[in-house]
Amino acid sequence: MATLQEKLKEQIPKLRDEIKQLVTEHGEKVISSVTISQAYGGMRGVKGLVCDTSVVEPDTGLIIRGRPILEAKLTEKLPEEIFYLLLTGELPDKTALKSLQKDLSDRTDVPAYVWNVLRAMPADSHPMTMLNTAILTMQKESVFAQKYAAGLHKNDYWEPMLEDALRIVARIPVVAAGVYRIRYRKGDIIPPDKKLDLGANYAHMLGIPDPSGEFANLMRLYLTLHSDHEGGNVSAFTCHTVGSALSDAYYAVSAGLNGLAGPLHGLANQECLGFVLELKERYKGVPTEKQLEEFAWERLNSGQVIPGYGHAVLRVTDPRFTAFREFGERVCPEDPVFKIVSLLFKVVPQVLMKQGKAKNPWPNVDAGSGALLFHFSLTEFAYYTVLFSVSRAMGMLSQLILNRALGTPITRPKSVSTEWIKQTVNKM
Ligand code: CMX
Repeated sequence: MATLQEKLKEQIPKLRDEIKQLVTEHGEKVISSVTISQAYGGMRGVKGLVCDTSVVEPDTGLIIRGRPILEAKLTEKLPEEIFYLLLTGELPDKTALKSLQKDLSDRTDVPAYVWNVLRAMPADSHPMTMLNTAILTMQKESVFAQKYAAGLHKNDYWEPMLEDALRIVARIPVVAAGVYRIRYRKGDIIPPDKKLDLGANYAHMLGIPDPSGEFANLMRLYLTLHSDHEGGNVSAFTCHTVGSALSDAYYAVSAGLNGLAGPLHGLANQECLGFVLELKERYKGVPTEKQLEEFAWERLNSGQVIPGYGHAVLRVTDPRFTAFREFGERVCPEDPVFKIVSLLFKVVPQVLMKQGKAKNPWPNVDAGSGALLFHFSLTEFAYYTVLFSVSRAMGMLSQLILNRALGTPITRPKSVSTEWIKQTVNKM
């Protein structure tokens, strides 16, 4: 089977022709309209963006290249297989996987200046700030930026973009593990082991004791499940917009990850575990369902959201939550933190339905992941969004490469003023 580079070289010209033909033949057909509520409401539901790496259907959740993650057993694949799938629509065979793994292990060297910058940052910096600073610091390495400055044909943009992407995918677990060890004073940075796959290597570099090998399994699952969630979520859309100005992958990914650091997006996993630990502390162990219900109402009545529940697109239990829950049932069913997560799943949807505000009362991916990390003694929950970032970088980078290959133009939707809306309404 073809390597990732060969496969893309073969697919991209066909993809360009296909889209050119679609736009020529059907370019004026309407696929969406916008209401005033949507214009004021975060453009929810407006179809104004194309993303081919994955789709999120309200009733099924994440589908990567036509494969629903649970039914297609993507949860049993390696994260690097998912990266190949996101980019090409196909899972790699053994030869293609080996070639991609070699491409990645050849690119894990993190420049020394990155460690100097990270060590110079304030000791109480948020791990996400450290990760994003490290990515931006490496911007000077961008092959795309160098080739663009030297004069690069539009049709060739995707190739240096792919090179930058491979470097970022290879280095981000190394940097992320380094952030963990520096920020939480865990001792020396552990260098990558070139023999290990992406997930196992990340587990190894974090330095969490893993006699059973289940922590490495969790890292593989974690990196697979968070890799992509179509194009309109805050991180992907931000990365897309920044990249559309032909900013290189370092600028674009770092920008996307700054969006991931928001509590309504990726930071929810940190908030979620905080919420669960608060419960454990208050009730001195696993609370009863009645106590959980009280606590949930207390939180809602004080004007706060219940982290890990609700979603802008999903209207069912997130299959990624289901995958984590199944992992927990297998590995740590008696862990009190995991037990609270399971109990919350019983209680919170009923409370949210009763309150009647959230359009989706079901858990999202962030509701379950933290409990599993906590079980393996990764207890520094401010770090959890960094794990999410290592994974999401693969999706954002896949989208960026495809957009450069297709020559997607600069993003520039039209904004209108409230005055314009008032005048327009009056004329209707
Ligand atoms: N707890 C309490 N209230 C909630 C809620 C929750 N978990 N989810 C939604 N609501 C509320 C909203 O705050 C909103 O209230 P107001 O009308 O007072 O503003 C109302 O229900 C309607 O919101 P919605 O249309 O159902 O949800 P949105 O599309 O606006 O927002 C999301 C989606 C995820 C931001 C929201 O559900 C939320 O804040 N959830 C908790 C945070 C979280 O888990 N985020 C992680 C999402 C996954 C990810 O990106 O990582």
